[in-house]
Order: sequence, then C-alpha cells, then structure tokens
Amino acid sequence: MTTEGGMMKMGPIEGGLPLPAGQAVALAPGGNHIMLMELTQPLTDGETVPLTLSFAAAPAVTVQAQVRRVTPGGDGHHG
Ligand SMILES: [Cu+2]
Repeated sequence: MTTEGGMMKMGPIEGGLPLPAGQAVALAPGGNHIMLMELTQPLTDGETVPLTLSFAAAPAVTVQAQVRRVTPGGDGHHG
C-alpha cells in the first residue's frame, strides 16, 4: 500500500516483497499483505486454508492460514 495525493493505493509489489537477510518483514492490514485473488471457493469464517509462499532464493513454504472475518473499517481498503 502507498499513499498518493492523500489517497491510499494498493497494488502488487514489482519484483516481489524484498526480504533482507536477518531482518523481520511484517505483513499487516494497511501495510504489506498477501491478497488472495481469483478464489475458486468461498472462505468460511473459522476454517483453515493452506497458503504456499514462493521465494526467489529458497524453497516454497506452505503455511496454514486461519480465515477470520474482517472488522468493518479495520483495513481501510478491502471493506
Ligand atoms: Cu489488498
């Protein structure tokens, strides 16, 4: 997410999210986040879905993500 002329804009990070060695990189609402697009089935509150993260210089990692309802206004751009 970036702010341009006071407007929040969201888009993919060109070239991917930089992960400097030895540094923590946070994903959070309103900041860098993973966006699930073109879902093939609806997500149900409380269920767990696998997310596979791909890296340029490391093997892919699959994590289990918990589906949670977003509080209205909590994120600012997803509603
Ligand atoms: Cu987003």
